[in-house]
Amino acid sequence: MRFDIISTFPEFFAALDLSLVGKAQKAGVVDIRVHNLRDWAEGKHLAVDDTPTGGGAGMVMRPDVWGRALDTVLEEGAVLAIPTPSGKPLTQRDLEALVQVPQIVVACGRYEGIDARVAEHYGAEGIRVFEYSLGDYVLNGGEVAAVALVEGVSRLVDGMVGNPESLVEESHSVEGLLEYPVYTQPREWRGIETPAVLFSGDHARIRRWRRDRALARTADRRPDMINALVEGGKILERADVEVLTSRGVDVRTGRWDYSFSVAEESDLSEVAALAARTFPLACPPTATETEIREHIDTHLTENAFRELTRGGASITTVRSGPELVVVAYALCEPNAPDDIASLSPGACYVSKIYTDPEFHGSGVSGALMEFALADAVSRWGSTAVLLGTNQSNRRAIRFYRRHGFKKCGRRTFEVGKRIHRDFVYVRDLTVDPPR
Ligand code: 5OB
Repeated sequence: MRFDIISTFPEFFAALDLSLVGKAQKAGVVDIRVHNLRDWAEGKHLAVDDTPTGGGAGMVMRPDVWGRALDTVLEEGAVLAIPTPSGKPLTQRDLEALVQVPQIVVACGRYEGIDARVAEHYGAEGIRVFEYSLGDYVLNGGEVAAVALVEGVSRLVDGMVGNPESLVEESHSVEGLLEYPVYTQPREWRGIETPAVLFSGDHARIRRWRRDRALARTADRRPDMINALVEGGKILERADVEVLTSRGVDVRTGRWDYSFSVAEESDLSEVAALAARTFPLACPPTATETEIREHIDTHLTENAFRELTRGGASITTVRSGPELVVVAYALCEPNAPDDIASLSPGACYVSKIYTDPEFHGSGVSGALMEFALADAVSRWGSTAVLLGTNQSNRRAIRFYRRHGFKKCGRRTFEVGKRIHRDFVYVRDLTVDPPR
């Protein structure tokens, strides 16, 4: 691979004699030649720039000087790369295309840029012209952007990177996600522990954990990349959906549409409204309308929820949509009821987790579960959590198992004359979540 860099500051490129690119130059893997634009300047002052035609601030680089320089340097098959803040943002895909060409000539402008006829002329001559930017901020000239391009392309040249595997796993490769966070020794540094899962030796869990961290980072920092994933149908796994949901993303639309919070008194009327809406749908078909109404009017009122929170319970909610409607809630208590508490002494208790049916399968329930349990751990220092679920509710059972719950007992309770049979599930909260 041959690079020719033309600049009024050729000394700037001493940086390319260092590190891996320097090594690659010495090994003959890349051939980097730096030229001083002033060598092609003419006249008493060797001027390379002049005032902008039509007025305006700053100086513009003259096309005649650039023409003489480029005519000398450009070879068959070359790409003419011109760094400019008005160019196309440079991507890894661009670098992958550029490494295929025999010569890249980088024309570094200073001042306000290069006369537009230079790009137009060489384009019309059949030379591929690539005007690129490093991002939406301003630099004084193209030199930094030239170094970025040369280094980014060089490391893709065959025989460059010692370990070819490191080329596949990095940011901006095919996955479309940012990299997961990385750790090394020491295991604890300034009171911060390396996440325990990384010492588990369980490679499937480590992979899942890393994918979760990569998704969460991408959701927090790069909405554009999340949208590309959604449009490309690249979010396939249920666990992906839950992580993105927990960061507020509605994966069905790619929009930021969810917010998680601990309910305050002022939220409780909406929580009660959701509870009243969802309760009838969760009732067995044998339940009568009067029974259902009576249950709602006594247990699912704003007052009932207020009593529960005053008694130490914590309610967490998910809001969604332009009206920020409560679409899911979880009710956790610091202690489990007497009949099951002995199954895991000291465990807290998830007494309800309800999601508007419109949001079933959206990842909202799973994300809310993790949010509610994290709240319980920080609020009560809980080391385990118990819950009961109807023995015939297969959907709920699958959901709890996915979230790291293990069956630890049974219980029965009566509603009216009917006996309900529950399985009791427990989850250890001292280890990382299962995913
Ligand atoms: N700012 N990318 C962002 C750039 C830039 C400025 C440049 C060239 C590329 O030259 C002034």
